[in-house]
Amino acid sequence: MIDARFSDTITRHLIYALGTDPDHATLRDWRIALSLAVRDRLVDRWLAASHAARKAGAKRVYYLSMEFLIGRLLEDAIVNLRLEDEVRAALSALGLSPEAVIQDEPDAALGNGGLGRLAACFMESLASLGVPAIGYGIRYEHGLFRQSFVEGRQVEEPEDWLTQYHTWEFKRRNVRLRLCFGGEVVEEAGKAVWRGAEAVMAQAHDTPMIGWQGRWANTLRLWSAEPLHGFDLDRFNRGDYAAAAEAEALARTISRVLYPDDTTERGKELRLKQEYFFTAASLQDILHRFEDEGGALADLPKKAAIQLNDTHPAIAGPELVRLLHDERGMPLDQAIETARGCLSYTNHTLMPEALECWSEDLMTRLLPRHMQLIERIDAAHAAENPGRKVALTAHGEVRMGELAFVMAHKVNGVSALHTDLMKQTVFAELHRMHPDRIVNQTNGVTPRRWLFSANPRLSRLITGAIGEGWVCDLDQLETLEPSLRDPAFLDAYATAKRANKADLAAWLAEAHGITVDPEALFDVQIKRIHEYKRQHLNILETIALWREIKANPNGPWVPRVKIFAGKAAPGYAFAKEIIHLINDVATVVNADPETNRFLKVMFLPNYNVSLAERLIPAADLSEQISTAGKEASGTGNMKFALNGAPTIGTLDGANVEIRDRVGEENFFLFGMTAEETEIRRAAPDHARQAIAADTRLGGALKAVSQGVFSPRDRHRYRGFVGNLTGHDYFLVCSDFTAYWDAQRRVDAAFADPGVWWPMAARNTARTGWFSSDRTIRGYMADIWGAVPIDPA
Ligand code: B1H
Repeated sequence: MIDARFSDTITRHLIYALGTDPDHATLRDWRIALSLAVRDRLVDRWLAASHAARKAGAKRVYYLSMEFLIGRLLEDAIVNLRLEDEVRAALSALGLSPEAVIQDEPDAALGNGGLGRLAACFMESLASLGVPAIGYGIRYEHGLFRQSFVEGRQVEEPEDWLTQYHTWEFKRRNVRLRLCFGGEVVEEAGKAVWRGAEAVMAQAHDTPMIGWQGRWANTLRLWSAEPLHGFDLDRFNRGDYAAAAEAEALARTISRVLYPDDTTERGKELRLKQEYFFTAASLQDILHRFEDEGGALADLPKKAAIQLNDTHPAIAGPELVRLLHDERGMPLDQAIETARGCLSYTNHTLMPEALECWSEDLMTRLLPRHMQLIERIDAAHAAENPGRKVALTAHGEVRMGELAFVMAHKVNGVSALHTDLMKQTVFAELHRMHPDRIVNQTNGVTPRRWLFSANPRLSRLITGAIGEGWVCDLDQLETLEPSLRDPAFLDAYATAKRANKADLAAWLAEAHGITVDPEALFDVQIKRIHEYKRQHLNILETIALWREIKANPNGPWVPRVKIFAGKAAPGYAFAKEIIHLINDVATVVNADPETNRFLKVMFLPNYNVSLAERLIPAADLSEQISTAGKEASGTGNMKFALNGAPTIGTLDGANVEIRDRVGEENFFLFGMTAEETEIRRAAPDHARQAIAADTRLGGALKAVSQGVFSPRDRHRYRGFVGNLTGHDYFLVCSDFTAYWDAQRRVDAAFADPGVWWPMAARNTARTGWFSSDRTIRGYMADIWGAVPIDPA
């Protein structure tokens, strides 16, 4: 039903909420007015859902995460409320372009990469499935930094999404919780009492998370840090202006900025403060809700499933024990048991540098009572498991993975391979003690955003073939199987992909001044820059290919566009060097008249969710080339496959499961297995041997080290090449030849439309299992014991 007056509603918001005259309104004004008009349509449903959950006394899922990488919200809300036609009609009545309005919204970039985006997909699926849930995190004033390039080098600038009116959030002035840091633990009447030295307030901000067709909505509650008391008027009056504002600045620092470190090293005091800040606020909030709804404390696990997204909120274990034992008088053993009944923990990486450890000194200084409780938890665990050696502390550090494991009733990995490796490596001893605790829940992605909304052409084709049921039941994509043998369907499939590529090519020309041939193979690697993800393997293959084309410019080359995007952690020098090299190679290769019909290279700046939504539907080939055993799961791999871009990849993370489902003939596999990498790494001189055995690799490395891509600074990549010819921990050299060969298999397949399009379409038809709805159902059944409720 089209409400002819939706445009009036938008105009009313423009005038009465923004105080702007339609004749003078900017695109931004209109976008905000539209957001408010759309918001009006979801608030009733949102309040009704929270009322229904309360009335039913439902078990709530609480998802604690340092990161929620949600991206734009307007389009999500329009799509899930099925307002597309209404909005389009209203905007065209107002003379506005829907695309321009939607793209005006800044991304909420409150995350680094996969871990944060997974949390966002989970929130969407929880709402679409009707599971009462609250996501808890931090309302960072500055999300992930904005990336640009200056002479090919990454430059970071602060991101400041909150300088604009954030239409989707509601500040809850009545939800302000007090938290402490530091101080000491004293004994009073035989009980430990923590007297904190420093206090801050956690202020709640709620954002509705609306599910498919608007049937259910949950809340994302983000905390900002505020001072206990406002401004110090006394000091101000005494003329001490800076000091008057000091307490405020200190408190606000806690929620100021997202740490941009992804899976790289951290360990900063402020980070621990952030972790405790949002975890403690969330647990207080959870207990308040529980106590409000009535019930014996021992029944908490029946009402609250608290998921820890990695170890970042792992302090939840001791904090919940403290709240139950110290503050509510539950005996310690029972408090530990009760906390464990609520808590579960997801591990997202086995990379040693990302396994959080906090120094006992820092912990004792910031959280003295928690340090004591960790020791008590450790002792209780040791007593229950005599003869087994697992310590929560070692070498003066608290090991957060072990702490999270011991305090959780379930621990999960994020792909089958990753879960197996968890059992064999970092948690081997704990797994022997608790053989039923580790479970697998392979990641997933929400089909609403990553297919239905991002790829309307393909969505229309699918819906035309099998109806619209797939959007909330992605397994239905399997019923496309007969269409895969229908030439008309395959034609339409290819047409949709070509149109997406033409759109991307037009945008690349307009936004970045780069022209590409839309008929070329679009080969895309988009993700954080990390050695284990091996963007440098990709660029070395690119260099080798360029050299080969130059040597034989009239060969039967299959035109390719190599597209890279991704940010490097600001302190990760090697990752930044990879970016620099790719940009340098792009400069030389794109300017080469001999080759540029066949090969273009580009590194798009400031990768974010919105850019991913633009690139993935237009990709032909998905690069998932991590060193086997290092990528816990990946979720980009799933989005590409769903959108009909076959994978070139290693047997790593969820690639393994994608290949199992699409079929080995529809996946370009290469490289060593996780087991083989361990053996290879032990071989002395493995890199040099690999280089000696492959002249293409040797030639590419030589070109880099001789300054072919850095003619004014010939030694720029000496260190880079030295790293690869030296220890090459991530085995770039040893996997190069296999990667090269796989790329040539890609060329051959792409050159034959009769091979390529069925392969692409099979990737779509066979990857419905990677819906985050499936993942969430798995968590509900195996971890949370939560069920959807009927909103009526
Ligand atoms: C993943 C992280 C991560 N694993 C520390 N670990 C961070 C660790 O800022 N930090 O401190 C931030 C992020 N992120 C990713 O999680 C994995 O690498 C992917 O393979 C996986 O798909 C994703 C979701 O499970």
